[in-house]
Amino acid sequence: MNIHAKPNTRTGISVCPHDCPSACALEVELLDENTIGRVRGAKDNSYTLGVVCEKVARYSERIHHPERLLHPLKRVGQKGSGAFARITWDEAMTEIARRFLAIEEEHGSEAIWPYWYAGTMGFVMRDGIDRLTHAKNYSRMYGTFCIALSWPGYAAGTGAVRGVDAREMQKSDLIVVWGGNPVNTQVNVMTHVGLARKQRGAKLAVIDVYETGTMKQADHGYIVRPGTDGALACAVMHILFRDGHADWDYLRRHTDDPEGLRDHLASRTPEWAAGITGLAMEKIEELARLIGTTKRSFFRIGYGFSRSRNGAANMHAVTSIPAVTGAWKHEGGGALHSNSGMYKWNKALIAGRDMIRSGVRTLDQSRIGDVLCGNPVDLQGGSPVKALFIQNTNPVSVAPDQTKVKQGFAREDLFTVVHEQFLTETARYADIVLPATMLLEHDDLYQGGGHSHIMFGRKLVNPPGECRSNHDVICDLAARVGAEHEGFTLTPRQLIDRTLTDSKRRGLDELDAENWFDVQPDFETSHFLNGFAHPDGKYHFRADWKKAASVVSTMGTLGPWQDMPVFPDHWAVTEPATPETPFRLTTSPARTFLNSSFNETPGSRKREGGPSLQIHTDDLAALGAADGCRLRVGNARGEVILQARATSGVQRGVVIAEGIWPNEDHENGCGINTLTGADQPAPAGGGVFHDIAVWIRPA
Ligand SMILES: Nc1nc2c(c(=O)[nH]1)N[C@H]1C(S)=C(S)[C@@H](COP(=O)(O)OP(=O)(O)OC[C@H]3O[C@@H](n4cnc5c(=O)[nH]c(N)nc54)[C@H](O)[C@@H]3O)O[C@H]1N2
Ligand SMILES: Nc1nc2c(c(=O)[nH]1)N[C@H]1C(S)=C(S)[C@@H](COP(=O)(O)OP(=O)(O)OC[C@H]3O[C@@H](n4cnc5c(=O)[nH]c(N)nc54)[C@H](O)[C@@H]3O)O[C@H]1N2
Ligand code: SF4
Ligand SMILES: [Mo]
Repeated sequence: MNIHAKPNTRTGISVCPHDCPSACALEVELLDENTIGRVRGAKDNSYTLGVVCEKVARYSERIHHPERLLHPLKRVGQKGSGAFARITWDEAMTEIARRFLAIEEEHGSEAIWPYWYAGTMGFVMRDGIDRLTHAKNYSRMYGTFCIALSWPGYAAGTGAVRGVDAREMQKSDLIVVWGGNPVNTQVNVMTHVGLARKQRGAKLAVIDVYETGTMKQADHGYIVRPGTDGALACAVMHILFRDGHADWDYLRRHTDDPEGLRDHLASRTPEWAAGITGLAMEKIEELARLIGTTKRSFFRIGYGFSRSRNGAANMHAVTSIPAVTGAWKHEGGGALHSNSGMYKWNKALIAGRDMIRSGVRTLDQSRIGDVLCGNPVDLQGGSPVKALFIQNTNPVSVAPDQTKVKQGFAREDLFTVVHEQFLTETARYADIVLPATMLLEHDDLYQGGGHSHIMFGRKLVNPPGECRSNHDVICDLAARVGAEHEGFTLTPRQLIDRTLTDSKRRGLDELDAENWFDVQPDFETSHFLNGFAHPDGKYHFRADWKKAASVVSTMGTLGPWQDMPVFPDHWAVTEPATPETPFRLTTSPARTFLNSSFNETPGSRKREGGPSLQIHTDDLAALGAADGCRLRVGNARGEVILQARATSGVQRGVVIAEGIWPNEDHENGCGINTLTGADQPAPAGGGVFHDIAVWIRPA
């Protein structure tokens, strides 16, 4: 196993914990019991294949960062100012418990809101906070940042959030990367695409709103206007039916209403879609021909294009294409968005799901600004939120409607605890800050969203300073506030072992010995050939949006779901470009940041350059501005300052701000999410991070 190691170094095996579909198996150089060297991908994991992204290869910059939090802190200055004094763990935990118990007594348990997301994807360290929530009947959180639009869209068609074995990309003749940018966001997709190209001359087609790194490597690139993928997908299917590329035998056996779909699409012509997407008709014909004439076409469907008010409908439209061609029948054909629905975990123990009681309110994560500012609709007639307990997320940077989020966090009557690795903009608003461990400093259990492995993430080094794991902090707090559950009494290894066996998997001893279990179902199941996951076994061109919402939502249907199109369509509900806000903005992921993680590491900051705006050369000239100049970008929600980067790789009227820079890296302290709206899209809510209308002026 010590294949790459330098003399005198050991190599440990673990897992990348970040919120990334690749969940890479890692080989970590261990210089001593506290220090890591280079991080590499494990060669013998058949998905990772020895490759990791550049930001994790340099993980030593993050784990050994001079600004890591090492001790508990108590606020001594204004909220948000960053003025803190060091305190002991016991002082910190005593104060937190005292305040939580007092708030519970005065305002009820729902006045306390544990708030979290996927800073680590490890089950023990991510999901344990829910155990505390349920044990105490604190307000629950519905996590809408990421998957709330895409999963219902995909499952509306297939009935489940799973798909074809990612490694089958190697057997494909056409890989269609739709609305994702794996060169930036999950580099391993490119490894498998590369093998298909080398071994069988496979073609790569990419659909995005600008010329991404992935598109630069593609054989065919399609640059659409944001939020118009439903129109493109409909025109593609129109052509497939028109030109005899629809597989009628497959359609009759495996889909609900193929004739209805064909008739519905009769008016969704390439000309119609060209007007909406901004693509030339010939390009639409070309894409349809590629898909129609390549049996083994693999749709690798990203999250990006779902982050619009019509994103769920667009996802359903795109997912419907392989059901028209019958690509699902072939090895190397079909679709994969996420495999998260295939693992079927029993999380009663880790997440305390056995303690869920009805009648306790659930609050929408993306509405945190309105929740904290006391919007009665969001509070559902209940008490204001008086305390926040935050792990694994940085909402003052990543949540929509940032101005309101900051206003909420600044409330003097709000008691905020943030458990973090760095003094993030969210931690700066805390009353108490607690230092957290990182991957390689604790044990955890992982699943691959973009592949099919259950994995053991091993502790390999000692934590620095006084850092404690999420699990240790949750269990300590539980004891102090009188929360009882078996999960609080177990070690991470015990929780992992029990969760595996409760979920009918082999236990931790075997996982520890093997590093990972590959649990991809057989070919027929993965390709839905023995039935799609709806009760009738069919792919649904006719979406039941209420049912689709239930795949993710713990708040029922949200947004104008009854207005959603039943058949795949263009649903024109995105934030409109108007004379006041003529540009459409997307906030696409930067290669060496991961959401707001890594925007503190020197290598990533240097590579990304600074907060910038990619804008069409002609638009820039029309504004009377030049490449490299400062631009003010704004809408009714606020203003952000970005540096112009002229490009021809985007349509006119569309602009791209890559990466979530720290708020303080923007001249006026306002981060990119100052511009993002927090209205709830149908059918289940979600962050509409790529659906923003703005004005632009030279600064
Ligand atoms: N380096 C890096 N890696 C990451 C992340 C990161 O921030 N940086 N984030 C991680 C997380 S949390 C997630 S969920 C995944 C997400 O990974 P992806 O599935 O790749 O999704 P997004 O990051 O939202 O956006 C991907 C692409 O969608 C494009 N896009 C936006 N709007 C539209 C549209 O309307 N139509 C089309 N066709 N394309 C559109 C964007 O320009 C972007 O290039 O990546 C993870 N990996
Ligand atoms: N403009 C714009 N905004 C976006 C997006 C976008 O594309 N554009 N993407 C959205 C998406 S898809 C997502 S998923 C969200 C994600 O946004 P976040 O959930 O905030 O994810 P990160 O920014 O990676 O921040 C996670 C934080 O968790 C901390 N952390 C990591 N591991 C641990 C641990 O073990 N313990 C503790 N206590 N803390 C830990 C990290 O230090 C980091 O500060 O952002 C959303 N916001
Ligand atoms: S961030 Fe994604 S691509 Fe990079 S090492 Fe982690 S799982 Fe792999
Ligand atoms: Mo995400």
